[in-house]
Order: sequence, then structure tokens, then C-alpha cells
Amino acid sequence: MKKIVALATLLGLSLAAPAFAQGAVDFDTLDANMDGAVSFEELQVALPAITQDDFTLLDADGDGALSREEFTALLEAPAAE
Ligand SMILES: [Ca+2]
Ligand SMILES: [Ca+2]
Repeated sequence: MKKIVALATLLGLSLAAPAFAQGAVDFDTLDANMDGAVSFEELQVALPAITQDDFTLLDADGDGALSREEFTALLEAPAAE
């Protein structure tokens, strides 16, 4: 979880971040092909700074895509002080 918090901070993500406040980055928007999971490529569209290593960290069950639950874990990571 600490690593996810660090990643969220690195990417400038938090529920308070402007992109999220505007609803610009949410699961349904990122899931471009609407298969119910966000692939690395789909996440990269919104977060060009993300790396495959970052993605692997978020992909808790290792199936190669982020489920809604896995994506929510990133959004809900508390912003580091
Ligand atoms: Ca998808
Ligand atoms: Ca997964």
C-alpha cells in the first residue's frame, strides 16, 4: 500500500487533484474498449508518466489489467504529506 501511495503522489493523483475533481480520469473513461478492465495502454493515455513497473504494482492479481477495484485503490491512496 505504501508503494501505491508513493505512486499516486508521484503521478499527482489524489481525489483532490484537478483531473479527478473534474471527472477527467475515471475508470469508465479510461476503459476505452469497455471490456471492464483498464490495460496498461489505456492507463497510459491518461497518465503518460506511468511505467510498466508502476502498472504491475497496481495490478494486484497480476492478470495484466486493472479491475475497477484495483484502479480504485490508486485513486483512494491518501495523498502523502
Ligand atoms: Ca479496457
Ligand atoms: Ca488485475
